[in-house]
This record gives sequence, C-alpha cells and structure tokens, in this order.
Amino acid sequence: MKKALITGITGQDGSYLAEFLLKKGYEVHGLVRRVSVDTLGRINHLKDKIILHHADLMDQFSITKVIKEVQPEEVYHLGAMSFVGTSWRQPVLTGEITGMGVGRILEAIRYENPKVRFYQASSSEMFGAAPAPQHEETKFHPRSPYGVAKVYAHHMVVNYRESFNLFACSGILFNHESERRGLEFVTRKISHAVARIKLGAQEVLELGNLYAKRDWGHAEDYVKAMWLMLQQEKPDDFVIATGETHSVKEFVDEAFKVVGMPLTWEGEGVHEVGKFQGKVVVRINPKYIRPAEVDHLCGDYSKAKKILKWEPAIKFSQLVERMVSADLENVRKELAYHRH
Ligand code: NAP
Ligand code: F7E
Repeated sequence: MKKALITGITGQDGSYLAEFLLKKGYEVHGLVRRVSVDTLGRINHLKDKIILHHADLMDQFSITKVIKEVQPEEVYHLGAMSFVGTSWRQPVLTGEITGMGVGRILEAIRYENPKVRFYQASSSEMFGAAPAPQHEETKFHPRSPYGVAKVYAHHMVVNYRESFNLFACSGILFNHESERRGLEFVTRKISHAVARIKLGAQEVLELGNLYAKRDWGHAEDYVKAMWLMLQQEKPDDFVIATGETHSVKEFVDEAFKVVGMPLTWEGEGVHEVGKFQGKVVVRINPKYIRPAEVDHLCGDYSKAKKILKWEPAIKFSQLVERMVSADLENVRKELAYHRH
C-alpha cells in the first residue's frame, strides 16, 4: 500500500485529493495545524480512513518530524495562505507560509526522504499580467504578494530538482472551484449569496471588479492531474486549466439564471448594478476592488493533454449549476435550523 502525505488536507483541494487517493488504495496522511476552531469540516466524512499529524508550515521542526516519521512515497504540498485579497494585508506572513513553506518541506525531504515524489501547488496567479493564453513557457508577472510568494516557491521546486535530483513537480493550476470552496472566493461568494437572495435571506450581493476574467474549472478534475504528474517517468511542470475564460459578471449572470432570476444591468463603473424585476440585487462595493488586478487568465493545457492524457470533464455551466444547487441546499438547512 502506497503512502501519501497531503499538506493542506483541510482545504478544498486537500479534501478532494484525500478522497481520490483513498479510492486508489493509498494510505493517506494529512498535515493539520493547531487552531482554536474546528477546521475538519471538509474531511469529517474521511476521519476514520486517514491519519492526521500536527505541524505548521511556519515551523521547520514539526514538518521534518512528520516527513521522517511517515516516510511517504508521495507528498502533495497544498498548504498555503491562498486568498489573494488577504495577501496585501499580510504580505510577509503570506511569504512565510506560501513561499518559505515550500522551502521548509523541500529541506525536510532532502534530508529525511530524498526518494519521495513531490507535488507543489503552483498557481496561474504567477502569470498575473502576462497576456492570455498562458502556458508553461509564459513569463511570470505576478500582481499580488500571493503571486510573488508562489513564484518563489515554484523556482525553489525547479532549483531542488536541478540541484539535488529530487522528483519534484509543479502543477500550475488555474482557478478551480467547487461546492467546498471557501466563502471568501468570488465564485462561492456568488453561489452562496444567490441562494440566500432566492430564499429571501439576503437582499443584495456586493462585489468588486466584475470584468476580471478567469479560467474556472472544478477541483475534482484538478486533483486527478496532481496525481498523474507524480506517476510519470520524470518530474516536470504542467499547466492545468480548461482553456475557457469567463468574466465575474458572466458567473453572476449564470448563477442567477440557475435560480430562475435573469438579471438586467444598468449604470457604469462603481455605479453599475444588476437588477431582477426592477430591484437591485447586485452592486459594486469599492472595498472589494484590489490594489492591482489580474485581468485575464486563460490556460493552454496542451502539454498536460499530450503527456498526462488529462482533460477537464466539468464545464463552466455545470460548475455554476453544481455550486448554486449545493448552496440552495445549505441555505435551506441553515434557515430551517434557525427557525427551530
Ligand atoms: P484552501 O482551501 O485555502 O486550503 C489551504 C490549506 O492550507 C488549508 O488546509 C489550510 O489549513 C492550510 N494552511 C494554511 N496555512 C497553513 C500553515 N501555516 N500550516 C499548515 N497548513 C496551513 O486552498 P485550496 O483552494 O484547496 O488550494 C490548495 C493549494 O493550491 C494552495 O496552495 C493554493 O494556493 C493552490 N492553488 C489553488 C488554486 C485554486 O483555484 N483553488 C489555484 C492554484 C493554486 P487550515 O484549514 O488550518 O486553514
Ligand atoms: O477572485 C474578482 C477579483 O478571490 C477572482 C485563489 O484560489 O485562484 C484564486 O485567486 C476574481 C478577481 O480568486 C470580488 O478581483 C470581484 O479578479 O475568487 P478570487 P483569485 O484571486 O483568482 C488562484 C489561481 C489562486 O491560486 C488563489 O489561491 O474575482 N472579484 N469581486 C472578487 N473576488 C473576491 N474574492 N471577492 C469579491 O467580492
């Protein structure tokens, strides 16, 4: 039985990857940090099937100890401060966790388990201002402290591969979402608010830049690509994306359509509003507009298609439908709970 260690197992991708690896027959270990609230919500259904270890990406010794004790065949490094908006408010912490964190894991591997196969969660945020479509050779131009930290981490993986011959890969993943996405990310913020508006629990959804374009896929498809990278003969880096791009506004339109509330739009700039039957249900709040924006991401995943034989199965409209339907269910339960 192969052993895999997942950092960030409590996150969106960690939970899907744990499910995927269990189905493949792996012994799954996960790294969790000590916090004062319960963070195991996404993996509660797996708790009897996985083995959790306490460590923090800020703490070299705790990481080294877990790698030494578990001796996994594969490490999937998904742990990070992953919210771009917060990275301007806590840039140094973001650098420590999202950037230096990978250095700490690579050091632990180099000394305690150099035969391991290592996966790094790189990000399309590294491309930032680079024109679309972006691929493995596109020059990085990050636009946030998060993007900068991921560029550092990405180069560390390349460097450790070249310097110490480690089997270390980076998946440059474009945005991927799901019913388990954190509520602060725009897609889930929209699906959750649309469900609440439909069920009468909220009046208006406030957003920032409606015109940013993203290449949105589903996390379930993307964790398979992570695993495929570690099954190849040699380590390499791959763009994982859908090749299709949509604006935030298109996501909003699609989500309201799912609940039978087609919108009309009026006004411009910060005064733009989305209306349903004459009533404002979407407006701009400048506090959500970022100091610098990534305007247009669209990934060219032809290398992954050719070498990994990977393709995304879940399309944009299906993604939106799944997220909104799941949130209708969640909000109905929340409302029923509060009524009793
Ligand atoms: P997520 O839901 O925000 O999960 C992040 C995980 O990192 C959580 O398990 C979190 O633990 C853990 N973590 C944060 N700080 C830590 C620390 N100091 N020590 C140990 N663990 C820590 O992120 P995700 O969407 O699943 O993304 C997974 C990875 O892919 C991240 O590295 C992200 O940057 C990268 N990525 C994501 C996307 C995307 O669109 N989702 C695209 C490209 C790359 P807690 O539960 O304790 O907070
Ligand atoms: O923003 C715009 C915002 O926070 C998407 C992370 O997983 O993917 C994610 O980063 C877009 C941006 O994701 C709101 O300005 C408008 O243009 O959902 P997001 P992100 O910044 O693309 C990459 C690949 C990662 O690696 C990251 O870890 O939506 N936007 N209005 C808004 N965004 C938010 N969050 N909230 C708004 O109200």
